[in-house]
Amino acid sequence: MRGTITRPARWLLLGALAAGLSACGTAGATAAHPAAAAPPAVMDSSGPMNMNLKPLNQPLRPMTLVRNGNQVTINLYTEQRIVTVAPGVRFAAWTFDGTVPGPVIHLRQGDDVTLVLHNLDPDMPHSIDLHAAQVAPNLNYVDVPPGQSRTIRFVASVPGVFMYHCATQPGLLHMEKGMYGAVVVDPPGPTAGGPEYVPVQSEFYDSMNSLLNGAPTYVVFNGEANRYMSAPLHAQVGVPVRFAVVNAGPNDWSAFHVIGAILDTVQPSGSPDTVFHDLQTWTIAPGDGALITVVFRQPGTYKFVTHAFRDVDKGAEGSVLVSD
Ligand SMILES: [Cu+2]
Repeated sequence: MRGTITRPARWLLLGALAAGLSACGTAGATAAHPAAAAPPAVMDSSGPMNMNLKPLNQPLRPMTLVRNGNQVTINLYTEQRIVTVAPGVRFAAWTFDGTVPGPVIHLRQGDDVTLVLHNLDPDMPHSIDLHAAQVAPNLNYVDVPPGQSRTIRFVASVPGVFMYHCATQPGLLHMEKGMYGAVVVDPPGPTAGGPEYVPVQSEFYDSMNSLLNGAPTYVVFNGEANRYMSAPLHAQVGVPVRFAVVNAGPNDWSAFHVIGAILDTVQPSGSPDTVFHDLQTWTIAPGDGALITVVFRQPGTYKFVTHAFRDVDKGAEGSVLVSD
């Protein structure tokens, strides 16, 4: 059945189905779902849209980043991969480099970046939109057909905490399927002491209907529900911890909060020119980021959450083990 539709025709089909998402989603939701039915072996939000796509599980293909002074060359790969989004729950993802989120891209202000996107996905075009870049989207954030590569050049002139994501249509689906990550652009000079963690908040859905109607099954930090509850982050009393937080969405706002702590500094989008002090919770819109510094006063176990607590119940919490 896969071979009966040519690839370009299938892209058109995907686009046409995207235009009629409500119809597809509704049809899917009204189909018989007996209460006792076993959950699918691999969760797949694309539902009817994926009828001609079998979930692939391509090998991990790590990013390469080579620096020569301020000349940075990055090779990034798009592919399909089965990932784990909660204990025992596998998800048919579309990825950068085989992971959700994709790799963190660390840059310095002023870096002259050449990024080559290699689309290893045999079924679909993909692309990349870098919030850290200032370039014409129609010339740069364009589809890369299966098996092809495309080069984007930009200068990382603005320091901050940025999102990158696939921009191929339907964008909602390409993002929710896992095609996003963080770009951290450091300003010149020494950074604050202590560890830097990069929690990327995002949602996973079990159907197109739930994706369109904002009913995620899981809301997570760095790709897996509650992953930092069993494997906590580490910090020391009195030593500032830097969280470069990105909210990849695609739909929910993040209300980033650390239980038992006050956010010492908050820089919206990571901007060094905008620094707030002593806040309790910081709102991060889908597609935005923040650089947040926390100083823990007492040893113990602390939780970081989105204070939209419905999403905590869906997996958006992690822990920090603070030692003396
Ligand atoms: Cu994509």
